[in-house]
Amino acid sequence: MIRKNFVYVEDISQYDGKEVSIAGWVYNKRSSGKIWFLLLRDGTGIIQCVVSKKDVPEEVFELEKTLTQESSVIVKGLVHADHRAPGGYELWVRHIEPVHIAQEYPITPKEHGVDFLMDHRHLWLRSTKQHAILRVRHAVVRAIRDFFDNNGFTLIDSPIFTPSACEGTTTLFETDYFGGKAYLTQSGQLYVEAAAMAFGKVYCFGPTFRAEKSKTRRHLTEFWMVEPEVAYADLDDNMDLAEEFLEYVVQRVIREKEKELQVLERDLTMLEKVKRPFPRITYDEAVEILKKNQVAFEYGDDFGGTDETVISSAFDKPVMVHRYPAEVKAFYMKRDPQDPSKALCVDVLAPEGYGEVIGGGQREDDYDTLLQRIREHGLPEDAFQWYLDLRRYGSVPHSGFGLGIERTVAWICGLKHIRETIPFPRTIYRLYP
Ligand code: NSS
Repeated sequence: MIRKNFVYVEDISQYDGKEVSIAGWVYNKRSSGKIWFLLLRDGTGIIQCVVSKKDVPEEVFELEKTLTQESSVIVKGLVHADHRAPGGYELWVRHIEPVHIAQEYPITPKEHGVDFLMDHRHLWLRSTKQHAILRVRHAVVRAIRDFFDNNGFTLIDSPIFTPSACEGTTTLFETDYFGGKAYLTQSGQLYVEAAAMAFGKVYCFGPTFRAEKSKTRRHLTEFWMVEPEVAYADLDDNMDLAEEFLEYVVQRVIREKEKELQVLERDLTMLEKVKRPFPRITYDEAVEILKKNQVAFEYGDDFGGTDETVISSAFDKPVMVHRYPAEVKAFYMKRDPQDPSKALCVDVLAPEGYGEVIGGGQREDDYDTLLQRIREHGLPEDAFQWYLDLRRYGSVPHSGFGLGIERTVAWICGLKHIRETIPFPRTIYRLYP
């Protein structure tokens, strides 16, 4: 038991007919003459508390006037099953002990703009919708960890301070490092590649940083990414893994978080279809889809948000797009021996317009080729010597990918924008609260 004096709303069914104390906050109140109702929230749920003039001392009944929204209170009462009550139980109040009377709470049931709510993100987390989203996020994280842990992957934490870029130099966050320069990590990939040579199959999971200068609904400057990496795995193995992994995460979360997804009014029909096999198409085939839909697109470019939406709309499951032009992809990608202008990479695009949730591929494993790419991309050779070592000492084909947590949560929750999928979002315009 976590606390000896209080029970949690989520456990209330175990206490039917018993007297309990619940410690929480005033979510809402309403009155009807000789009784008033207090909606009490304790973080695990909301319970309706019935305060009747005949059951409580005068001063407790009068608290209706002083208990403001979000005041903290300890409520003692009798648990009573009632199918009409939200959650199936209510509390017949015997006593209320105010802990703190809240000042006028800025977030009222009326509509507020997103900027206002984001400025009050520290309070906004208490709202039912935000609460549901972050519980889904937790379930996503747990499902991800279980998938890899249950499949024999070793967790390898990659560093946050790094000496070099992984995903292009334009989105690097630079910081002073004792008079020298360091960059916040854009991806743990290079480090899990090293670890894959030591442990066979590994993953890292942590925050990653990109100085994204454009304002979009899919980009944060700080986001969480899980990155598996497997030695002796090729692009096809990588796609098999991505597919099995994504099916597991989505199916488990929609099963576990049914209540939360109901709060979010998420239609689960499309999510239920996220089952293997996913369609696999080449970049060239994806371009054909754009053409058929009269989208203006220059062959050879990377896909933008709108292009991804059009491509993914052609399917009712996530679609795996592989073999992009190597030119638009990162330096570490292995080229396709059948067509060296293409990279052995894959992006997984979520349906319903959610776009890319996974990016990955097979890595260049040849020393000379990799060194040449590092030079072509104008990257500092010194900083990559350790990475080149992996191609000096027992180099093998290997592959991996990265899944962005926030985009996955936005997709599962059915949110247009990813800013609500992380407790405290960071974007080009937001570093507060
Ligand atoms: O740039 S990625 O496509 N790929 C990598 O970082 C590889 N180094 C991963 C790997 O192979 N180990 O990013 C991977 C995913 C992408 O599909 C998105 O889901 C997410 O990371 N991502 C982002 N989410 C939120 N905000 C931003 N700015 C962002 N950038 C990528």
